[in-house]
Amino acid sequence: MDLGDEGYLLEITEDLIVISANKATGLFYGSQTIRQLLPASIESSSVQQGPWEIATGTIQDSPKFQHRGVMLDVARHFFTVNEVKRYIDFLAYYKMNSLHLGLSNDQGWRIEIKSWPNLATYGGSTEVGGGAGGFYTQEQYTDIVNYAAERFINIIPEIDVPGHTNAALASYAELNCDGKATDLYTGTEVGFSTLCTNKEMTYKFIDDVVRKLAALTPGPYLHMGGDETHATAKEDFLPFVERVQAIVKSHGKTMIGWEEMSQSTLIPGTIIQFWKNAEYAQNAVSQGGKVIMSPAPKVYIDMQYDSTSRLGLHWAAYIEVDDSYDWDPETYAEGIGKEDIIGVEAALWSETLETMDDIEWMTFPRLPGIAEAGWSPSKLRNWDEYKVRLANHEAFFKIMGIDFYRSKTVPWVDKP
Ligand code: NGO
Repeated sequence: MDLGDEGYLLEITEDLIVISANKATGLFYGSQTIRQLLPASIESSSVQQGPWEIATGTIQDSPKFQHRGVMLDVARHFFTVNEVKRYIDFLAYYKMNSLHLGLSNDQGWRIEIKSWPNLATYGGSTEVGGGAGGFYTQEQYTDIVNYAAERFINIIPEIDVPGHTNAALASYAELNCDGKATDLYTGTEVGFSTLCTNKEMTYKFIDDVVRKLAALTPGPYLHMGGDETHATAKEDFLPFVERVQAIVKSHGKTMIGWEEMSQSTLIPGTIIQFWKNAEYAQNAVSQGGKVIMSPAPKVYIDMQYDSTSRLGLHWAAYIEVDDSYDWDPETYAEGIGKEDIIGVEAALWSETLETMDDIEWMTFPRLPGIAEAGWSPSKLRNWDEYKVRLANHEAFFKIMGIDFYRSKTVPWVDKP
């Protein structure tokens, strides 16, 4: 039986439950399925009345894609270690295996780098709307990494360069072409900032940051952004991407970049994250690169559900729960087939999100459907059947205290 590295076999009979797997990851996923099969009240933090009944049967299960994740933007608004851990718990329950943390952007720098201390202490001192911001010390970041690893989740840190860098440019004058530090920024515009790609200091800065992040991150990937570089001339951007790839490689990691990076020459192994423009993703594929699928009209879970949503943006689409479920990564973009795709990643940008409740309301109930897009074979996915299963997760959302959106497209069991 081919269970691969992440699959499991779950055999439930009247007197025994057996999980078999090749690796510990599979045993972990088998135990998540047991959690989902038992009544949601097992998740309660107080003593509950049994009996704990579970259906008998056999489940053989393994994921379609090796990469199943969410990008959480902790730069536009900062989220604490405990909030990130709670998010990791949600990902684990739905058998996702990566959390991509957006650690830097125009509005904030969120990770301590001891050789460039102002990045965090000054560059991290605010956020969208002018709040206090914050950053993770290296110890706190390690705490997040370890907490995730215990749940078989890999942290992918992102430092976005050369654009989306105002927080760094405000912290260090020497990163600017004119040698003058910018002001901190608390708005929500994009595409206005750039590192000075012609200065050697810029590459020393990137090398220092990458070396430290590589040392703190056990997983194979570092994400280096590369999106919306409207303030960087194209002739500067292309060689910049080549140098950044070489820096990441020299520290033993594989680089991931947003789709725009595929305009440059990719080194073998570099992974491109598709979000908007299929041509860029096709560029990556034609260079032999692999793609993470994050099409904004489907999995940008910072998008409003509909025009009445109290949170979220809508530049890509209104994304109702059925829209975010009902798509197939393998056929979504012409020229990008199953063999080109390493997985699916939702993106939760935080321009409009300030609290954990906000994060939960955007994430639920879309997350389980996106997890399925990454896990289940296309032919087994069907909204009419799925929406009934999703409705049954309401009990879990409630017992976990998750603030979720009661979409009209889902036949909820409990009426409010
Ligand atoms: C874009 C942009 C982000 C925004 C997001 C909002 C990418 C890759 N860059 O996606 O900076 O926050 O949209 O939806």
